Amino acid sequence: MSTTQSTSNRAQYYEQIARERLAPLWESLHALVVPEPKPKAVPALWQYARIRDLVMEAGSVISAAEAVRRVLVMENPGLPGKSAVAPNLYAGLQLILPGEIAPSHRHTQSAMRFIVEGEGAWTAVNGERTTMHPGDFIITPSWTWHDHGNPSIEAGGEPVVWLDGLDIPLVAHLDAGFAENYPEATQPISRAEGDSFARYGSNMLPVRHTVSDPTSPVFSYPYARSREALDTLYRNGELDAWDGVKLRYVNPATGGWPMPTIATFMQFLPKGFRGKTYRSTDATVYCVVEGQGTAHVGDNTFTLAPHDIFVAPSWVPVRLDADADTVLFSYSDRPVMAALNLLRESRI
Ligand code: 1HN
Repeated sequence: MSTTQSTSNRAQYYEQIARERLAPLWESLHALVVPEPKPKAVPALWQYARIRDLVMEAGSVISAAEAVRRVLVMENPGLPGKSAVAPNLYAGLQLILPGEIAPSHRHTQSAMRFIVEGEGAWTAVNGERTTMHPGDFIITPSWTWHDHGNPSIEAGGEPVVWLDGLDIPLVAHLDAGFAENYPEATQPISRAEGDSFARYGSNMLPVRHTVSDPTSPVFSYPYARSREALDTLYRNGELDAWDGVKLRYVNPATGGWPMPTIATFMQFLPKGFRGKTYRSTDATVYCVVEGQGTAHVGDNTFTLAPHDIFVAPSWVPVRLDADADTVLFSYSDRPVMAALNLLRESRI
């Protein structure tokens, strides 16, 4: 005996329950509980050669002071209007011209910068400045004052562009955003440049250092050091069939990630490398540092040149080929997935 009501009765019933702010789970259950991730985010590529002129043109559209942060946001076409490159991650290209300052502020969102082009701009974090070089990875941990600046043309300044990676969509989803402006454009400098690197970035720690915070006390990870490590390992015969030579950036005080919500990596793919396919539940944004090749991301074939940026959403198969010695920087929401026991990886 069937107790199912006719379709019109059902529609009437749905209207009745909607008035009570109730909804029938059975209509959405299959979309809510999926056999495997079905990301709304899609694989996407931003070719630097196509967008570089537009990034530079932003310099004549608005000043850094007026913009506060002069950034072109890389929006995932599957997540329109959300300032999201992936469900938990934001990506943007920031331009700072000689003589400009991006004023000091702090927020609960964690931020990373990966320097794309130009030399000599600085960022200040926690009372210390660091000078930017292409390929450097710099962090701005949650709730730390940070401002950026660039020496004047007379002092040798040149336009500097970097990739910003933040956990903006995650923090928005969690309703955990707080922010403040510093009362002046720049924060006071209390330590000489290089202080934190000497203290925490030399395979040593201050003798009585205690860990009070999950974020790394090293805030600048210079490219020269990362590149040298990859090169040495490759020459020593290290080569993973999926990753090439791949290292993760580390908080030297804990062994964990540099920041609690964003993981970062750098990898070397030798000329002729034809990688095997992998996928994982962390969404990853890649930035080509050197070289050229192809990224196969789902059904997409992305031809890669220096400074190109692409995103691989959760569980989409990725395969990397290199036509020249190639270096890729990447960041992902892996710490979030791992902390919530949602990290799954498959090397095919
Ligand atoms: C931010 O503070 C920066 O400090 C860059 O350079 C991009 C995007 C959203 C919110 C804050 C920066 C940002 C941001």
